[in-house]
Amino acid sequence: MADRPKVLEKVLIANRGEIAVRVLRALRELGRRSAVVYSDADRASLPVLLADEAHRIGPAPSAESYLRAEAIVELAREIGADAIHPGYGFLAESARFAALCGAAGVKFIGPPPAAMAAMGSKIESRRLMIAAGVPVVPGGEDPLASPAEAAAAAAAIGYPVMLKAAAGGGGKGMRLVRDADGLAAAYRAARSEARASFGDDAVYLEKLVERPRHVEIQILADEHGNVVSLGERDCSLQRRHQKVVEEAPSPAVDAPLRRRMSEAAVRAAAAVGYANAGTVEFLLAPDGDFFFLEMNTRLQVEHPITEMVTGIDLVRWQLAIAEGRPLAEELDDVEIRGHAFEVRLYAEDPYRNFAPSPGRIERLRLPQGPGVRNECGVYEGEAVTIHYDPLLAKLVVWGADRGQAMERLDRALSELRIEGIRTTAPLFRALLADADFRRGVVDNDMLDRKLAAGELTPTRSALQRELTTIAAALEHLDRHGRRAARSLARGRRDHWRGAGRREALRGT
Ligand code: MV4
Repeated sequence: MADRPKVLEKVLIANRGEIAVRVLRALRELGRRSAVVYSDADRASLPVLLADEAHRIGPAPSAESYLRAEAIVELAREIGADAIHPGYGFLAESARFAALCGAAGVKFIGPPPAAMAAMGSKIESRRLMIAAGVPVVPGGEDPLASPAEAAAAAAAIGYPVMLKAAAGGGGKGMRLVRDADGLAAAYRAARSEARASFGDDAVYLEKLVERPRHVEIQILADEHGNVVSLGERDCSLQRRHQKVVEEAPSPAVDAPLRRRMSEAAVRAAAAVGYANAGTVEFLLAPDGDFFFLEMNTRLQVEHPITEMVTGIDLVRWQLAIAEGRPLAEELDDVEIRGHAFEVRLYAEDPYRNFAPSPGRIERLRLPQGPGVRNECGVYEGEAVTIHYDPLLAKLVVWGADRGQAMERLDRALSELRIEGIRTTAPLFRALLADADFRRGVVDNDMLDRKLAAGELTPTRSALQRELTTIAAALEHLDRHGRRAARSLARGRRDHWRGAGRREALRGT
């Protein structure tokens, strides 16, 4: 642990897309030098254009580029980078990568490897949380060795139950079991999925929490044992374990609950000797009980909504913490001001089962105006490939309250134009027209349910706008055609003169 702050003059960003842009913006504001790695597919990407330096790390497949832990640490040493920021995804939650950085004398901008490892295993983290007095979902503390053992455990905690992968997270290897009849098959399926996803087929049981919300607490911890909570984000709106919309604060959390969840999150972080920015995920039951799910030991995709309602720059604090600086007093009892939403713009077609939509971004007009923040990783003219996560950009809005934030989100979406590829943008306008969403009544399978029922098709206003555009084009064509016909009939030259003017303009 540094007793004197060590200024990180040059930082290598081991990531791509919008998060690489986010991190290099913070570096530039602080007057630090930014370097990025890029794959062949990202030669002409936005982070490469914006960074002070860009270094090729390999061909397009991430296993041969963004996941090359040793090569990235070696590059950091070669170019004299003091630190590596991993962003999210790729190597961000690899304790091995963090340890490699440490061994090479390059500061890893994230938690100590031991904290990452402790939170990486669900069974181990559950045990640690129970010891630290953090509520966890009732269930087992050990891997289940056979279907018979699983059946006995399920009978003890009571159906319905959830089988989960011990090494897991993010819903992989997870199976809901309603009764004893379905248990053996679900047990085998969960084990083989866990083996395929994590190379570890240990599974354990939890009681099912019905109609839960996903509420997560953002924490900051320094290297001197201080931990603060920056309040919660509600990420209940998901599709197949992919978050789609996030908001802060949660419509389901009041000040006393926020305090209790914050205290639990701070205990969770302290229990593993956490440092840097982190997120503690909870399931919030309809009756107000909450349970620890897992801790994300990285900066998260949805971090900007916390920044919007707290006024705190999380990436700036990640750097300060990595430099050994203590948390400032201004971080104690941070006030939550107003309301923020984030919607994720994926290169996917929401009306074709979220099929990937690669291609050239022919036109890109990002919304502006009061309370609007774009976190965009691409530019107009860029080609979107299928090699990586399809997240192109995040649209973040702030309003004085939830109602104004929704109005601004709708207004901002009305300004947004992305042409050439399909994106999830139309889905959000449909959601904003949904009564349940507007009231903040959201639970874990609402999105899948409504999508399956065809309730979130493009809204009338979105269709109206498209119709207006088509009508204007037809009218233009019609008028042009009629005038041409008239001018020919009267022997006048208007039409041709018009054409000549257009020709002249084209020459400029
Ligand atoms: C659960 C659950 C219900 N009961 N565990 C685990 C991974 C995370 N991405 C969601 N997980 C869940 N774990 C128990 N014991 C329901 C979910 C869940 C969920 C929870 C809140 C909001 C959205 C969700 C979507 C899918 C699954």
